[in-house]
Amino acid sequence: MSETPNPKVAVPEDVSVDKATIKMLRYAQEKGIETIFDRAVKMKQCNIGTEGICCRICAQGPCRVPLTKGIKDGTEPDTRVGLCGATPETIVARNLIRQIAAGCASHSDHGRAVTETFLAMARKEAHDYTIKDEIKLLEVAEYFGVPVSEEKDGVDIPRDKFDIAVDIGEVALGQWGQQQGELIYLKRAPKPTQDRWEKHGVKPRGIDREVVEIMHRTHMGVDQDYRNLLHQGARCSLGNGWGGSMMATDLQDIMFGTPYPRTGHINLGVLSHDKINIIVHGHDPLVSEMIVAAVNLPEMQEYAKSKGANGYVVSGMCCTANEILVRHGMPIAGDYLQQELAVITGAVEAMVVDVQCIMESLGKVSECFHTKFITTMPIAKCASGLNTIHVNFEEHVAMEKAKEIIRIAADNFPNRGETNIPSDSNRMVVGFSTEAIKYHLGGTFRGSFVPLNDNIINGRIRGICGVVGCNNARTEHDEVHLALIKELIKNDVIVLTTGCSAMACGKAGLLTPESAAVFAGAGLAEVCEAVGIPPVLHMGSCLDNSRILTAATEVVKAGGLGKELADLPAAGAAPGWMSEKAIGIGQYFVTSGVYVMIGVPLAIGGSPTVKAYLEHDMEELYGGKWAYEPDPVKAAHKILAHIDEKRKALGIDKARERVLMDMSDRRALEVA
Ligand code: MSK
Repeated sequence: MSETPNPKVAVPEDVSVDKATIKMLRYAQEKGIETIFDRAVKMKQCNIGTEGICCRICAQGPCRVPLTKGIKDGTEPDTRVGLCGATPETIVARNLIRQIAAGCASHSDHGRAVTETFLAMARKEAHDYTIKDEIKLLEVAEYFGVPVSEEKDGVDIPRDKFDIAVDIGEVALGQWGQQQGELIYLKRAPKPTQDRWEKHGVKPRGIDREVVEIMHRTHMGVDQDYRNLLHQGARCSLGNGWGGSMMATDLQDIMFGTPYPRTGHINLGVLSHDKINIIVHGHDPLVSEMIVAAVNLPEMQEYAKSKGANGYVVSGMCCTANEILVRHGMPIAGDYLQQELAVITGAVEAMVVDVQCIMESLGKVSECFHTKFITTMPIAKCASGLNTIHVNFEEHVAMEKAKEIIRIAADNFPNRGETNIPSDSNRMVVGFSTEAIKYHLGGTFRGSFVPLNDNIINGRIRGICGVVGCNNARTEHDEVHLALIKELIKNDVIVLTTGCSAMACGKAGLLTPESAAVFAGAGLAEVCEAVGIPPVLHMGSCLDNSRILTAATEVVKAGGLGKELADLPAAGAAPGWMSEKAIGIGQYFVTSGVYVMIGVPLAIGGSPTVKAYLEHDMEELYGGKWAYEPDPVKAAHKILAHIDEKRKALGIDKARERVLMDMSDRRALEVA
């Protein structure tokens, strides 16, 4: 705690548990540079907005229909309506599904860009990209019904991989504009889960169509039934989770490689004193993959030397960081809340951004240093900042564009002034794709989820929880993730993580196999030790949450834990979410049958009816539901209670009574 708190700036030790963040925040304040942490202290949230009860969809408003204490406790009737008569239910539901539409559009539009580049690569119009994972290409071909062989002269011969890729790309791209029918990837879900979707009419037709329909239905004077509105929110979210996001993950894996376990490092200490620091930030790996490839070219290395630098460090920020980490082991400089702090080290020659989670303040903060703030996407430019440059990234000249960006960074190296790089960085093991988990558990020749299921059934592992999502400046940086996750693994719940949550774990040392002995309960630690995995598995970026869906489906398929996702002793959590993408993700998990715990409330408090629908009624329909608990330890215990309920329903609750293990138990552990 600082001795004389200044109400206009954040107290570093109060807003983060990460040492590098605390040091850099203090340094920023000494230099008089304002960050998001300070703005969160200065600017209070709007009560009306956080309740979701401000309607501004027509020019007769904005209409505000606050929930009074009297309405809440039932002492006065709820007569609230907007000018047009819109009820709080309609207003709240409309606002929420517009957020879902925005979140789904973001991930899915990223998926579209990946698919377009994939198709250009397959047609040999984007020569700098290629097919790196041919096994996955064949798997995906099967999902899409694309033949992988053809008959010639009565003999079945394999088709050319690029021809297969063209067919995959064309079918995949068609999923965005499809008007009727249902998305192909829905069939990857367990059949009973699909049956629920069929029964409730929420199978998405085309990805774009569901987003557009939300915008239409929430226009003034259209859909006025909150249940019908939320129904469309569910449908749209599935179009993202089992559509745009899942296809993007698959096609990225084919082009850039499917992640397998590797080591990496994280935190601001990965920045170099004597090398050119390039940070790639955002979500879309199309640019960063090329930069990673280009910096190793001899001509680029020579260029660095000519500027007096000892080479380059390409590190990542936000989920672009996760993408290059899980595929190349490139270091992560920091998470969403650390982006300004990275620039404030004074050691960053170029902050190269693509799409999503890029704070507009970066332009201004960069002006305080020599850092070039380089935007690369035509849909994501930044107007502010003298150091802001736009380099339009084009897939057919991708390598040339990457070199252009690297040269800008190198040219800027001699301009570097005073630096302050904190020494903090941590080692971690990352890259647990669904394929990697399968092979890690079952062995190279018999990849299988059966050993995981066996250990869940015998009680060594109590359940599974996907802990994902952002860091939110209104919650304590990293701490909400860490407190929740530590409580879960202590209670033998294996954690799957992505996004900024994964980064919090990396910084705190939870992503190493050795951490199991320190933080995990006896059963989980035993399994981790036998298999050589951390108790928290890093699965990738926030887009890659679709990997959690496919992993959960593999668990169902492996048998013994029910027939659909809703039967599993599993849950999801986003303790520090902040983006609309997170709402879209949460909604596709709930609609897929998962209990989703959040630590920051949805903007639904203004309608107890809508809140009840999301937190109770949805379970009847889809098997999953939303839950909110701001205290991370209490949230962990609610998740444990949910997992125990599912174990009981499966008849495996008694297995937990056997906790102490003797040698014969250890021998029986079917993981090797
Ligand atoms: S980057 S969406 S702050 S996870 Fe994917 Fe982190 Fe959330 Fe952005």
